[in-house]
Amino acid sequence: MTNLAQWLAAQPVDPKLASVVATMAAASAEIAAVLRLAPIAGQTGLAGHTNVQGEAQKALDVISNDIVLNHIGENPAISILVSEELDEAVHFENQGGFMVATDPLDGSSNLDVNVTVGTIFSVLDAAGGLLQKGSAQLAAGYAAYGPATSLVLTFGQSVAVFTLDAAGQFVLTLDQVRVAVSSGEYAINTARERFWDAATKGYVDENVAGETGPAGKRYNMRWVGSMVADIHRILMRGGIFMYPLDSETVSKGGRLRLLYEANPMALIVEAAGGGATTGRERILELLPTGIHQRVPVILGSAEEVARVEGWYAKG
Ligand code: P6P
Repeated sequence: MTNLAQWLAAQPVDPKLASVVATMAAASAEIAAVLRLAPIAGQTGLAGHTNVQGEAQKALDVISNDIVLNHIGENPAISILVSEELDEAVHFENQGGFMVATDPLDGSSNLDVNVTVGTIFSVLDAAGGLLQKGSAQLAAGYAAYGPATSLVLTFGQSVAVFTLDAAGQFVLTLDQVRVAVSSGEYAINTARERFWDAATKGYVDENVAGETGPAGKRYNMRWVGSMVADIHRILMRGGIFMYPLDSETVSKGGRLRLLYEANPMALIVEAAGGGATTGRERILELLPTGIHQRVPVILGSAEEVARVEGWYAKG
């Protein structure tokens, strides 16, 4: 089987860019090892402080961020780190030209119940500054710490999936992954229905009506509460993930963060043939206003994303 180093060496990209992806893969493998034993080490609890998002940090949020920091500090090609867990960007003096934006441990509220969580990352040219459109990303990826540890990578043209083997190496298990164009599965937190806008309500109501309504087919609903888990399912079998702007999140711009959640996932899903929108705009065209900016996120099977955009276009 092809391992990650062999696959990276065969990619038509700057070897230094490939080294940045390898660094995040190594950090993810180390995080996976920590997570596997965390309940025994008593590390699934709270860290006792909150992050810039105002969210209670889990001990593993801090540990995962430290692991990423250590690996990035050892790669001279990386000069900037933006992390969900750090208020400000970290600048590494005398280091190369890439910026990494990451959510070191996404979905950590699921750790106590042993549900899949992940590490999400985006790679950009540091020369472009902290606030670049997602379309400027040079690479993106995520690790999904589930029954197996999957690593999903793109340089923008195609999507590859690696699996962590018993020796701690990532081996290629899927290549040229495509998101199913159509699907009968959607992911949204339906407990938020009372906050939804008309477009979200209209789209979801059509899905609930299934074969008895305009959608003309039965739908199923899945919501893990861990973006990496939901997106990986959509990448593997199609579907749509929705965290739309609603009357409660509108004051913050949305729920999920643009630089290290929406943008990397959008690059991956679009590279696999899916769509990624706020409902009104392509996510990858958004010009960030801050490193922790939040945005609405709707992404997945092209036909489903188009249907949601159609609802937003009704005004
Ligand atoms: P809710 C996890 O906290 C997260 O940022 C994403 O991973 C996940 O999709 C979402 O929030 C879950 O949101 O409303 O279900 O708590």
